Amino acid sequence: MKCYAGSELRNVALVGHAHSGKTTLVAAMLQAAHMTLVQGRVEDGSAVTAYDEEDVARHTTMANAVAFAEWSGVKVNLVDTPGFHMFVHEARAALLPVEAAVVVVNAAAGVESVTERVWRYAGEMDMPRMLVLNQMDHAKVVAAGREGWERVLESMRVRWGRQVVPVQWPIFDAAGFRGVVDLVTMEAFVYRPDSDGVGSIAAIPADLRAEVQAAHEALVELVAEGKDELMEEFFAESTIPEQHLISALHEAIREDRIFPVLFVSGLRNIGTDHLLDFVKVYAPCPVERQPIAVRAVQPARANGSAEAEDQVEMVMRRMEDGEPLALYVYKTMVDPFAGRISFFKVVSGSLKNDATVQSFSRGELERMAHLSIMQGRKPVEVTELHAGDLGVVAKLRVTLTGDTLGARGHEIFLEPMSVPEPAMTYAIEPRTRNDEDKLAPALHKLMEEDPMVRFYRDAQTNEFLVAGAGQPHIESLVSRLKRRYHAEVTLKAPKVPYRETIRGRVEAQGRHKKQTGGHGQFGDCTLRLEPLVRGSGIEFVNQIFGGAIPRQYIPAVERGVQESAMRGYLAGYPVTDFRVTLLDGSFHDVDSSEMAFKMAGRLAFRKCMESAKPALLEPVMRVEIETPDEFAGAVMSDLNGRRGRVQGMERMDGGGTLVRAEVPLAEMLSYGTTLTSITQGRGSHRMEMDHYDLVPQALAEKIIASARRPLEEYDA
Ligand SMILES: Nc1nc2c(ncn2[C@@H]2O[C@H](COP(=O)(O)OP(=O)(O)OP(=O)(O)O)[C@@H](O)[C@H]2O)c(=O)[nH]1
Ligand SMILES: [Mg+2]
Repeated sequence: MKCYAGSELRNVALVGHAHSGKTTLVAAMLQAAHMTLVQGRVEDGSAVTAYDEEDVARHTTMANAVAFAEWSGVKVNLVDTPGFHMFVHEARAALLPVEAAVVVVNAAAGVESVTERVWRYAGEMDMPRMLVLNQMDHAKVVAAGREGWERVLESMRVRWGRQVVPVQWPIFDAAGFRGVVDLVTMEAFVYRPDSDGVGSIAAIPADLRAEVQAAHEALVELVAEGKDELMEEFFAESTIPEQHLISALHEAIREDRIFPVLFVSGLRNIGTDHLLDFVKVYAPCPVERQPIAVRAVQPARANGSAEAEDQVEMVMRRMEDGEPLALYVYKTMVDPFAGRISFFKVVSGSLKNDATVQSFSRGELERMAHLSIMQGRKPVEVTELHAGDLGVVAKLRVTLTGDTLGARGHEIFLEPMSVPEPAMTYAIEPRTRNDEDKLAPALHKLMEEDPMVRFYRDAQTNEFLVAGAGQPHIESLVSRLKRRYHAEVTLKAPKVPYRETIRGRVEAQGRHKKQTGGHGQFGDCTLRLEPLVRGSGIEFVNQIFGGAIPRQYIPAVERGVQESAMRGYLAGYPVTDFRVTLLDGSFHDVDSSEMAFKMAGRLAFRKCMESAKPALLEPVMRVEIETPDEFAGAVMSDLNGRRGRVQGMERMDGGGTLVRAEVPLAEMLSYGTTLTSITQGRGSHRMEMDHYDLVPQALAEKIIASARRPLEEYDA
């Protein structure tokens, strides 16, 4: 395996809407570069970047995958990303280790919701973008002809500006899409569909000459815009010499002044060798990247000490071999057999096989044994990786996604990629005892590779909860648990952590007296209960004067109340937001004990509850929903049906509407699925707990009637 220098590397991520054909296109490019013997297909699981069993089974990419094409002296690293809206955070994470985004658009469908989202993400990172109109062989595209693909082009211009410009012109013949004209070199390439993807040079078809010439001039003019010497050259000669045009276009793409449009068919493998060529010539190589500003001090971790913003010390790094070694881990895969596989980018310096490097993030040493690059699922060992390259290494001990490693004394830290809050939560229950033992370790492994997964125990309901991006995401987790770790589980809607409270002020006495054999038990107290404002919890006030209850027994009374409140009164949910005042009591010299006063406290509390107008409280979430404008009305009327209170709506900068609302959690348990269907998969939401509020009477009665566990009788 050749060792590629930084200038011989191109890193691109293929991003775009689901089913636009990214995975198929990667397979086609690999075939054109003779990296595979036969072109892989998504349908039969042979596509190089679709190796995960879940991806294969569902015919969709759920996590980033990496492959490379050795192409006329350069190595093109290709990151295939998910296009399904639920996993679009993965696509965003894939933009970190690359220098350009290849935005794949299904020519038959046009710009779709995820296309717009990935475009926005790339824009936020000032990332060069190349647009690829894929599926040009599609019957719909062929039937619509020039008018069809130009309409797509126009819709992209409307969204992203006139910098969107074709650098190719598609060629059709009677049988369909056949090739492209390169508008820079003005050469035509034609293809035999379903062959190895390598085109042959041909004459520009006579009927296309005029429009191709016009398109060439439009491109040249746009490239020359703002560059005086090129403009002069253009006006004098009415064109620019090819070499000048190539370097000027390269620069314009690097600086986001031009978003070039190319035409391919991944499935029939037409134009993909030319796409590789284009990436080789026009995508920036890592060394061309401006020096990046990175932190010299580790960002505070969630559990670490807080770090003041003014202490953030930045240093500049160039993506060059001469700089100190730094690696950034952008993905982790956990194989049940091979263990942890860390995908990293060499941010600076060069890395030799078997090197020992310092983990900046965790302060430990890690050994980079069997240094490799990934061809889909297959590691290919290499001796060295240069600045800018993407590599993998297995069996790192402590390193996780987002970490940086490198040369001791030259610590740098990259901004961690944020992960959206999970949109859906389920209660997860192991099927058997055996499954129970496997569940937590297996889920923790899955969490290492998928930052969107959360797994925790709800302190109040005692359920184990698993949260993720949506139902398909959590279902895929469940089948991974089963297949990889042989842990079988069932999912249920999580219990809503209701609470109970009181609405009245009452007083009652609790007297615990028992005469058993020898020692008796005696405790007696009078309590007052009164409501407090929402969120106050339980407040205990001691108003005993003159030793009606000896001092040492008073905490026992409080404990008795606390314990009894925890068990609930109406439906077994903890009672909260009240003040309990210990007013009076009596004791017995011999028979009184802590236990007896605890019992007295419980008794008094339950007596109070009988007349304190107990009520049920439910958690109310603060919800934010992003939706395309046309569905905002439907989203809001659906929220009304969920007892939601819309707090406001606003237009978002990038387009679309943001709806803010407060909605009871009980109404939001499967909201993700509903939102998907209301917005045709284009909406997203996040929510967080806001406050507790009274449950409406009729509903409260139902909840009380169906309280899962029958209330234990008071055990006095
Ligand atoms: N006609 C035609 N069909 C294509 C082409 N490329 C992909 N397809 C089909 O479109 C479907 C989706 O292709 P994928 O390659 O899985 O698309 P993707 O963009 O990776 O999809 P996600 O991973 O879900 O984001 C498959 O059935 C492909 O066979 C193409 O160039 N022409
Ligand atoms: Mg895919």
